[in-house]
Parts: sequence; structure tokens; C-alpha cells
Amino acid sequence: MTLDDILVELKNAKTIVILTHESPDGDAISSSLSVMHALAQFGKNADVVIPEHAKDFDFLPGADQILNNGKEEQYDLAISVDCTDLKRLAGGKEFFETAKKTVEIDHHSVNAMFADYNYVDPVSPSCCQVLIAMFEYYGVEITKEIANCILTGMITDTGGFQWGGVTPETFEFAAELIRKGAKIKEICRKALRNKTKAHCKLERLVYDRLEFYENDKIAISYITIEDNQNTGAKLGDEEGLTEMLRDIEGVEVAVLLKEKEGKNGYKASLRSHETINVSEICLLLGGGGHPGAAGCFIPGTLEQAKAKILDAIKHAINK
Ligand SMILES: [Mn+2]
Repeated sequence: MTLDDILVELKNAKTIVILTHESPDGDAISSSLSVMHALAQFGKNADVVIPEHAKDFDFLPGADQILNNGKEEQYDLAISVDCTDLKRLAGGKEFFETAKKTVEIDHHSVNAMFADYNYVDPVSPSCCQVLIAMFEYYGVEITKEIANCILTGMITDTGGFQWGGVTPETFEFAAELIRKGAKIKEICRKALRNKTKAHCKLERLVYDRLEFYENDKIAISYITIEDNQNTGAKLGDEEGLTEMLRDIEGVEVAVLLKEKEGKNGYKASLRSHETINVSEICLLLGGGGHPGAAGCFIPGTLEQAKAKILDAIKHAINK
């Protein structure tokens, strides 16, 4: 079975690198650190390589050990967490490609299964929930550090246990993690509710530019590179803006177009209540994600990106 094969690889490897997707969110960073802490129990000192991440997650145990770059030329084992395909690994992709053996652990239903060993649970609401089940199977001791990392991933990927995929099992794991020392109040404040001033300025811009289509079922707004410069926004400051639009009365699909530096186009972030599957919409445009949260890149001007994404959403709503 895959889990047993992965355990053999973990035990055999002398050098291990842990990688995750670009623009890493709470689940991505928490998953990476959880695996690092768990591997320490096997006597392994794994490198977590994340070239760039939001400061919001610096409170996580082990965050100070995150590396911008790998230390080895060729690792014995590369582990990817919370990532759907090799292309999205972006930072550190080369370490995955050159590693002697590769493992992928994820929870996205559309998945390229790009590793030697792929452990993907498509119904799990977070990669961290996949990991806690794995750790229990492996007999990993759930330390205070692991508990805090895992619960952070579970909380951030479910918007505080509010979104799809949350099951009684999620709460059973959460209860166990709190018993092991996870600080739920601190996690919710730091990883979920805390906003920077730059974020608030972006919120204002997003509301100012908000437009509705299809009898107000679609809400759309945008952020440019210039906005990020003017507001002093950093990585992570855009988090939550698309959800903010989705939660407006009557809205079925919310879109935020974000101009991408040096790429001549816009990243479209889509959110829905899952009645409209935004993952399917984004997949058609070369992106992907979950039924309620997905994204894709659209080359061209703001007007072109807007026309293209609106067309795709209208088609999905009216089909
Ligand atoms: Mn995730």
C-alpha cells in the first residue's frame, strides 16, 4: 500500500526536501512544517524550501527554519505537499526533478499524480487533515508543535471550519489536536482574522471597482500592480478579498482579477458556494482548484481578462 511504501522511502532517505505550491497559503506552509516535525521523530533533518511566503505564518513552530533555497544538489527524497502538479511547485521545482525518489501528499481532486508515490485524498478539506491521518498510521507522536501546525492548516483551508469538505472527522481531529496543545484562539486570530493596513486599503479599492453581472450572480473586481505599490501590499495581503465578494447577498460566483508582475496578464481567483463548480471553469482556462475556490491565469489586458472570465462564468451559470 502507498502509505507503507512511503514509510520505507522516508526511513531510507538521508537527505529530504519538502516543497509546496507557489503563493503558499496556510495549509501549504503548515503541511510543510508538520512533515518536517514528524520526520524529526525518525531522526531526519528535512529541509523545507519555500522561496517566498506571507509573514502571517511566522508564528508557526519551525517557521524560522524555512529555507529560501535547497542545500543539496540532489536530495534522496523530495516530498511535495498540498500541490496539484509539478508546474505549480514553482519554487524548488528543480529539487523535485533531481531527487532520487519523490512523494506527493495532497487533497486536490484534480491532481497530476506527478510523484513516484502519490497519496491523495480528494475528499479531505485540507492537506493537513491528510497528514494527521498519515501520522496516526505511522505512529508519529502528535507534539504541541505538530498539533499547532496541523490545526492551522485545517483552519485556514476551511475558513475556520466553514467551507465544504468539513466532516465530523475534521472536528474529531481538531479536538485531539487541541488536547495535544494546539492553541485554537491564537491560530484563528493570527492565521484567519488578522488584517494588515495594506489589506484594508486593497479592500477599499476592490469595493470601489466592484461590478455585478447576470442579475447580480457574478461579482467582479480587480487589483493592479500599481495598487500593490501604492498600498504597500505584500504577499498575503490579498488573502480573503475574493471571499469578501462571494459573501455579498445573491452572489453565486465572485472573481478577483490580479495583475501579475512581468507576465502580461491577470490571475483570476474565483469563489463560489460550490453550487457553481469554479474548479471546472478554471480548468477550461488552464487553471484548477476546488469546487468552491479555484484560479487561472488569463493573458492580456484587464478588459480582455474580464471579458474572457465573465464569458466562462456566464456559460457555467446558464448551462
Ligand atoms: Mn490545501
